[in-house]
Amino acid sequence: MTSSTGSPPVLPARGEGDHRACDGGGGVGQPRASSSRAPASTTPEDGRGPPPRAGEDLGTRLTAAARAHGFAAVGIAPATAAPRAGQRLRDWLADDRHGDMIWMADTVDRRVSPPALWPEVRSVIMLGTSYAPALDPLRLADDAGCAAISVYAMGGDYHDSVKRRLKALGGWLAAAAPAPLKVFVDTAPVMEKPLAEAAGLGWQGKHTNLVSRDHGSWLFLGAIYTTLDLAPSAPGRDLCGSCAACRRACPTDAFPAPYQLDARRCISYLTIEHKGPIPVEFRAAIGNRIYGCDDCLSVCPWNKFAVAAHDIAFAPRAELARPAIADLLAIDDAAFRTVFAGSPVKRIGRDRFVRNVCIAAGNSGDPALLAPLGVLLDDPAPVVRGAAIWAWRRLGGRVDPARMTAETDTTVRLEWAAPL
Ligand code: B12
Ligand code: SF4
Ligand code: SF4
Repeated sequence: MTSSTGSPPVLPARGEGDHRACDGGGGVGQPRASSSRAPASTTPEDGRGPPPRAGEDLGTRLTAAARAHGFAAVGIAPATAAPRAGQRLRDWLADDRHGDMIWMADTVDRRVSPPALWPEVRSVIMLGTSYAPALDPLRLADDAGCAAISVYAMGGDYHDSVKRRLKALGGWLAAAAPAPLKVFVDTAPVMEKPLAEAAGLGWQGKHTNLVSRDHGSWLFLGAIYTTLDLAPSAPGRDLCGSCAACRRACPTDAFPAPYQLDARRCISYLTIEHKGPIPVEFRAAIGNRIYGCDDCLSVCPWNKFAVAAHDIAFAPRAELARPAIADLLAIDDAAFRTVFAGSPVKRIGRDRFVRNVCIAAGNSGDPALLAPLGVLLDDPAPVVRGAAIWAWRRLGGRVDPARMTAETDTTVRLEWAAPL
């Protein structure tokens, strides 16, 4: 049975200020509320850029246009930059660190370098869009009754807004210097992080994401490939030094070495990319994180220079700021589609989402959640039933021999018998 109620998909908006765990926010290492530095832009995506001024080279005009289009960081790399990245990607895949993201392996030959994807490309323009949060993302970590959604997924889907801005900037460039170009964000076979480092946006930190001196760990990346020969920017320089904060902060020990991530252990992978049951060894460590994870990003000391992004495209939706686990357990397919319309969360679908919420419920220590979990023990989706059984038993619910015998899915049946 599903938990469908036919009722409207209402998630109460819980104010950030109405709970002690949320008070204050913005601790050490978190973005400042305001600053004299250039703020993360809220520029509309209107396709306009600055008019050319006599004596200004294309790179300078491009930088100004990128800022006018809402990008917080811009740099240029030759298409042949980051020569080691391709082999490192191959090594990563050979070690199976991509788990079941088979699309990473399927596209490897095109992903290893820009010319492998598009032989005519001469320069890569890398763009960063700030989504620096106003409050410390870790403030919800001990708030067991609430679920934590990672910062990047609390507002609109960046794929849409960044792609729109890239296209608008691409239009400006095509008018300023006509030449073929292509724009990419996230989903294309492009190694965005090493290219962003090569273009001087920052450096790939020990948590493997790009860190910027100005924007900390909170940049979405995007790329414009062009056949133009543009003057390259100075590449980024590693400023991690002896810091190991991100590695220490990881709840699932996902970094086998500094600068290397085993995605199979990463909560972001486990809650977003992984389709089957979440391996038992990671369930407790996941805590209340139901979509992605920000821990390694949040502790980075370079965040203290970042200005909170007041970008309307990523403004956190009130109902996702600290949703109650009980409300999310009851979400059916129609409600899921409505609540997460326009959100990156939508892509994992209701079943995977409720699977994640069950894990958070099991970690809550709250026996009141046994009632909604009891409904999910009969959910049509095996991945939901399995996670519900784990949570049910963890909160003290009894093993149900009748349900165990009647269970048709072997993996789910084992959840009744497995050690907790
Ligand atoms: C696959 C993927 C994932 C996977 C794997 C992550 C990973 N680290 O590769 C999973 C699902 C786990 C994931 C999670 C997240 N992701 Co992701 N992801 C991607 C994607 C699609 C490809 C990344 C990739 O190529 N990985 C392959 C491996 C080989 O890359 P790598 O880890 O960077 O490997 C490098 C290092 O290991 C290094 N290296 C290896 N050995 C050594 C040795 C030494 C000495 C040194 C110095 C370096 C070094 O070289 C390798 C090549 O550069 C990119 C988008 C894109 N097209 O690039 C987004 C992207 C990286 N993700 C992004 C984000 C925001 C996230 C999350 C923060 C989301 C969240 N809140 O949950 C987390 C962060 C987790 C983390 N710590 O990385 C952003 C990062 C932005 C930024 N500032 O860097 C990107 C760029 C998307 C975007 N367009 O903005 N992601
Ligand atoms: S996103 Fe979370 S689980 Fe993944 S590496 Fe960072 S801290 Fe670890
Ligand atoms: S937390 Fe420290 S080690 Fe990790 S990326 Fe930031 S500066 Fe580098």
